[in-house]
Amino acid sequence: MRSEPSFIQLPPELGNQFESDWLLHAWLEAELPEALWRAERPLLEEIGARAGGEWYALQQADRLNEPRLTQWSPWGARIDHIELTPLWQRAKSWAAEYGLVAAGYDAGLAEHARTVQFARAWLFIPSTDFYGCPLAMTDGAARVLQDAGNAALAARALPKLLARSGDAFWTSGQWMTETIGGSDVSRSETVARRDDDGQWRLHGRKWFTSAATSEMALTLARPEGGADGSRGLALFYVEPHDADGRLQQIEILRLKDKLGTRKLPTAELLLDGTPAEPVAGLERGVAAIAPVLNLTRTWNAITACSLMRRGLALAESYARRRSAFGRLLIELPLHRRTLALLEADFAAASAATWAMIRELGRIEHGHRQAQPKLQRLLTPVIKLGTARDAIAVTSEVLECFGGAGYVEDTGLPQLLRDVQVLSIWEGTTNVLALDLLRVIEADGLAPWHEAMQARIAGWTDPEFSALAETAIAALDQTVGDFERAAATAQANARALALNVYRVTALVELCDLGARGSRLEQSQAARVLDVARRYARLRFRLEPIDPGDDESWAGESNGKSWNSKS
Ligand code: MFK
Repeated sequence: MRSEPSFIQLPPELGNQFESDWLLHAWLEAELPEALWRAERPLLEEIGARAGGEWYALQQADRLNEPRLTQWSPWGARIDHIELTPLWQRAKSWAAEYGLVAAGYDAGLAEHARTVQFARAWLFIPSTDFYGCPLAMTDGAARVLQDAGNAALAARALPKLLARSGDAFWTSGQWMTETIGGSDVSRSETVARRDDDGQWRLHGRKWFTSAATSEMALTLARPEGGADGSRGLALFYVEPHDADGRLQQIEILRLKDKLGTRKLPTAELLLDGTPAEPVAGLERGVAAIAPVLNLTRTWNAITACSLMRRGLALAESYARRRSAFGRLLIELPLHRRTLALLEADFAAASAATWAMIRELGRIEHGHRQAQPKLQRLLTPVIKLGTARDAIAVTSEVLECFGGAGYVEDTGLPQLLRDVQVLSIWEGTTNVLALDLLRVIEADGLAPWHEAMQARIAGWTDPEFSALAETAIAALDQTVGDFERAAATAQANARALALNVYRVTALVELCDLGARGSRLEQSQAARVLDVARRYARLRFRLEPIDPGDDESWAGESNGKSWNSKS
């Protein structure tokens, strides 16, 4: 008997990932000036072709590779060398050459710089196994160094962070998390001491550091004798290696054994006198590193949406190649509906994310319509919402493949393991929901409420009147919920934040469709169709419980549930 089965399934295939991305096309067409859109297209075509072709093939070939830490030389020297996987070794040059950080700082692109940068990153991220993580950190570090007023550090590192060749390009790490303070960074224990010759040195243990192979890092430490809490922390600049490539009083204790993102050499580090430079004074380190938090949260959202898009592209291709019950899956009404609903979630999440990116570009270029308070409010909200959507959509994508979605060598399970991180790092759902409350306490909800009202007021086409009604009702309900939940805001914070996210997503998706004059007719019709689908079948608000949030006893009341006493 031959071992080959009588039937061999065609695998899903990816074509040019730019050409097939109707939503990205619609957004860029509506957003970019015509000349810029025309100029940018060939590069996006090129990245899209590599993402769906050469890089995707390399990614599949790299599937079983992981970074390797060698702590000791054969002769007993401590070396702590990390060997990256072949895909990651090459990704650095691609990222530099396509300006995946630099384009965001290209003054010639003015307020569109961020849209251009993230359009390229959108295509790059799903084929490079989270190489977007060091790019996110690098972007955050560039922002901090550009704004911190430390001319010496800016002159030293910025040209490298914004370099456009792999040899010149530096990535930055962000070393913030310690065992005692994961989300509560204010409890960090790393201490900074100053030598007699004036050199600052760091002593502490960083529990979870982003890519430990970076050429620089930003980290937090408490100058000796500094105040407690986050006010007493300072932001420091570190170059982990000396000119000979040796680690500078840093031991890499281990690479973390993570559920996913396993190409990413996340490491636990011991800092034992590591030379460092204060970036912006000797206190208020959390406030000083906040631009990194906000930018990496932005990258997180782009990553979430671009990975949803990758999952959907694979699921749709498969549905066109797989038959069951006498028809292709794509012809089966229930399977079509499943894909259509996933597409609606993806499109709404993406519209919210692209609107956030537009706003970022406007703020950074002092555009007259810039709304920094709106951006501060929406960044945590869009990060938390897109992360949760990505997990739900990707889980469903795997189901679209039946058993094949659960089998490792299809590459599909890795998608789900990877997206699971998006709701955890850069602030968990609950931590970000609390961040929203903090923002609202400072600035109120008005910047958001008014921005959403203004968008809806612009939908003058009667085609949008039912959508406008849905959006206004949801907006009013959400604003009212903040008042109703005032006494139990913390317990309701997640629901409130998710509702702000969903209303924003609905409004931004409709708003894209409402800019019909900038879109081709067929594109505008497609956006309108998916917006209606989202509004009708997916959009929902989380219930708010303004009641007593202490009623849940869990198992800690000392009584057995079966106890009669
Ligand atoms: C694909 C890309 C993904 C990237 C991969 C990353 C891999 C790396 C893995 C990691 O290490 S992830 C670790 C990330 N850690 C976090 O995201 C920490 C989560 N915790 C928070 O975000 C907390 O809210 C926070 C640590 C910021 C709370 O700090 P504090 O000091 O207890 O809060 P506080 O007192 O409110 O804030 C201190 C100052 O910072 C205040 O300014 P002032 O001093 O002027 O009053 C705040 O306004 C300011 N601040 C805090 N968050 C801010 C901010 N400012 C602007 N934007 C923000 N987001």
